[in-house]
Amino acid sequence: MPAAPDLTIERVDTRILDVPLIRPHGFATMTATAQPILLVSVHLAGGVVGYGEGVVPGGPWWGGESVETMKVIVDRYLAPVMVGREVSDLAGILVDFGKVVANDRFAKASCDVAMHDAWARALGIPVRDLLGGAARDSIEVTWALGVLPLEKAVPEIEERIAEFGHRSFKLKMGSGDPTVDTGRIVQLAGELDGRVGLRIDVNARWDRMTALRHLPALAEAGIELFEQPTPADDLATLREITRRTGVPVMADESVCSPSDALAVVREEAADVIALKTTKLGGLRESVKTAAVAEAAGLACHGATSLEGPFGTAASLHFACATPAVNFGSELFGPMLLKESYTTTDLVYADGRVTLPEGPGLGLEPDAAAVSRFTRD
Ligand code: MUC
Ligand code: MG
Repeated sequence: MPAAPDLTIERVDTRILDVPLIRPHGFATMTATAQPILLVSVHLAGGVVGYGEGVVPGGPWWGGESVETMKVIVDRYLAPVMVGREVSDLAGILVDFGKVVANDRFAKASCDVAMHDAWARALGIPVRDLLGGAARDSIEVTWALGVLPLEKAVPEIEERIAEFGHRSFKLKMGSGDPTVDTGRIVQLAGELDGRVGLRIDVNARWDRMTALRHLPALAEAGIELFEQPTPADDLATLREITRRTGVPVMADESVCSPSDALAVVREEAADVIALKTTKLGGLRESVKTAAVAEAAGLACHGATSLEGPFGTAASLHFACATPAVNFGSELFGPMLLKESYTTTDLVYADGRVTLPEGPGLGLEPDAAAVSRFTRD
């Protein structure tokens, strides 16, 4: 029998990367031209290294964390919890994370993923096998457009349909005047004339009255899903929208933990839950959150914080190992990056992304690209 690998965590390194985007991505409150990523590497005594990404969509506007805060939290507080322990003590390490750091789930997720990757690599198995194995080997991918004027949005959609076969598109809203914003989307839906599915994400920027005033026009235009139109903690309004518009509502900012999912279930506030492995604190918390939704009969979507290759691969392993993720995904982050920093890329075709082969997350860092993108 081969000797058991040494699973002791010897060192945890972090570095901030700024990876340029193929085009500016307009969010409700800011426009990103590069995606900042905290690359976390967990080094085992046996020589194996696992990778995870600390990523928020564009910056701290989404959930309060940023790559800069994550770096401090990981270096100063989470790394000391990991070092010296066996990576197979993952569940115990995560419990101990909670004793030294409240919240900060994006930072915890970067470590959770790096530990899963290291542990799976040491065992010579893919990460999905640590999560129960692959229930499928690919998942549908919705492409998300930033806030874009019509003359740029239509060609981008046409190009994506032709090149990658995407069948649905998410349109970011919530910036500027709601009447103008709504008019832009209604016009876009008219141009596309039902050829693809269209969803909107308002990123919690509208109040109740604004949402009730404008969502009916969007429903009329054929928008198939409303993602988080109103503030995260106002579940009563989300429920009212769900009831009054007749269009399925997806909770994103409202669900950052399994207990948040339970609150949505209790309030009957949404039809679909957006599961970002980042905002939920990693793969183990994502599995728990999916279980809550599944037990209540809610659909789950494999959502993204615009992770790079490692973060997206982690979400892909999770989504493919979790049958409860039954409402497709938006795991398109690597396609938004001008250049990758892994030696091979995830494969996108026919509107889907396919699980990579190989141990761990199935990707290797490209050392030269990592150095090039590393912030001074
Ligand atoms: C979000 O709120 O869903 C996902 C895609 C995108 O464009 O923004 C993110 C964040
Ligand atoms: Mg969202």
